[in-house]
Amino acid sequence: MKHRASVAIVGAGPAGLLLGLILHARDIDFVLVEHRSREHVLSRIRAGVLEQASVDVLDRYALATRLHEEGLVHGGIHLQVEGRRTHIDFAGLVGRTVTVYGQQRVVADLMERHDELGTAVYYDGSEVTPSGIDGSSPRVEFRHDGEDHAVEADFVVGTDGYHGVCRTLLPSNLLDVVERTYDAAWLGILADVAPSTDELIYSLHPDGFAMHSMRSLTVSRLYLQVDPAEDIADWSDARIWAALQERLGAPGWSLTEGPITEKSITPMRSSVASTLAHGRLFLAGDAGHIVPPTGAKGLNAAIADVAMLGEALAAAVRGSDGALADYSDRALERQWKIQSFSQWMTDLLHTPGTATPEDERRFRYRSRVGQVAYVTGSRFAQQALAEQYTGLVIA
Ligand code: RFL
Ligand code: PHB
Repeated sequence: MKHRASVAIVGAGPAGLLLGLILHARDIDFVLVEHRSREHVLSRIRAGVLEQASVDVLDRYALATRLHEEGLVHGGIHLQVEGRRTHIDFAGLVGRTVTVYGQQRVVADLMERHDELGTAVYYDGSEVTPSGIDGSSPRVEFRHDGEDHAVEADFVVGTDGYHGVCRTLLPSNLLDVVERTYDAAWLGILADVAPSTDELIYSLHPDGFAMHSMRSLTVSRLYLQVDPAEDIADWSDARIWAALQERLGAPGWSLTEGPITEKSITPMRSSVASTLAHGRLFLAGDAGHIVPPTGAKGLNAAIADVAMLGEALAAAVRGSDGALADYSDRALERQWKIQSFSQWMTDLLHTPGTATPEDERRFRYRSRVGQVAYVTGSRFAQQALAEQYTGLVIA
């Protein structure tokens, strides 16, 4: 089957799904192909925190009805060091909030809107092959339901995540990927129990970082720093709760345990591609950059990218390509601020890995305790944290 569309989008995570809806709102036609099943995409448990700017983008395209009904608006976070807990009041410090609303819910809302509109979204596509990005008529070929498909487009957008194919199409002499891997990973659980906290708790403890997040008023999401080589099979539910109790513990507060419904270990990495554009190809979201989860930025950065790219593509299809020419530089300038914040939050709150010599380990740990004490004691430092956590303006 042959398709003709202004834009071919590869990857139906939050970035690809939202981009399609932004283009639709601007009367730009697109075909979106995803290589996994719809159920698989819906079942991935990932981000939980939306910046104010991300909520604004979803509002702009009338995609936030359920988010406003079910999302939990948080005016701050609790920052804890060795059992001493301080509330960082974002609303009071910078007049902004964040919304706790799972990425799965965002994805479900976007999919539902695509269904209502009857857009061209193909799940379970195989052999997804973009080509011709250097010429004027790029294409994306794939197989679906035993049939060959070819999309001839003006532009191809790679929203196919960190392991996608689109980034690999950039010539190696033009693409420089700058990366950092961390000597820590996150063990994350979902538990069927009401959160023991009103707002998220980020805690630095001698045994490692721990965090208490949530998905709703009845479902808790919690994380523990572990060594990247750890095997999830070695973490029984009892061991996980004991570690969480120890690392999150604070005087006069208790953590309520409940049935764990999901657990997994995710390594942490920072990575940025030197360009998000080449010829007729554009990258957005995790396809172009990833951050460690500590600053809650990955999903938000993906939303910011496609908010900029969607408008730029719509203008380009109408013959005005200035914004599209600037897209990569604008998105990367914003991205490096996000990278810097995510790295700072990660280094601040994690203990050095076991490969670090013992003396250095102790010194680095104590200086992190000092840094958290500085942040919790300084209105200026708190404002900088609040401004970045609640999100930089998308401009
Ligand atoms: P995704 O979500 O990876 O979607 C990419 C899609 O492309 C598909 N794909 C292909 N399709 C066709 N052909 C191919 N060859 C393809 N290759 C891949 C994939 O199947 C997939 O459906 O990227 P996107 O859309 O850019 O979205 C990015 C976010 O998912 C990610 O940044 C966040 O989840 C990161 N993240 C967090 N971000 C936040 O903003 N706040 C948070 O609180 C937060 N917490 C997290 C996180 C990520 C985590 N993990 C598991 C990495 C917590 C965790 C634990
Ligand atoms: C989450 O709820 O999954 C979550 C929240 C905050 C983070 C990372 C993950 O920094």
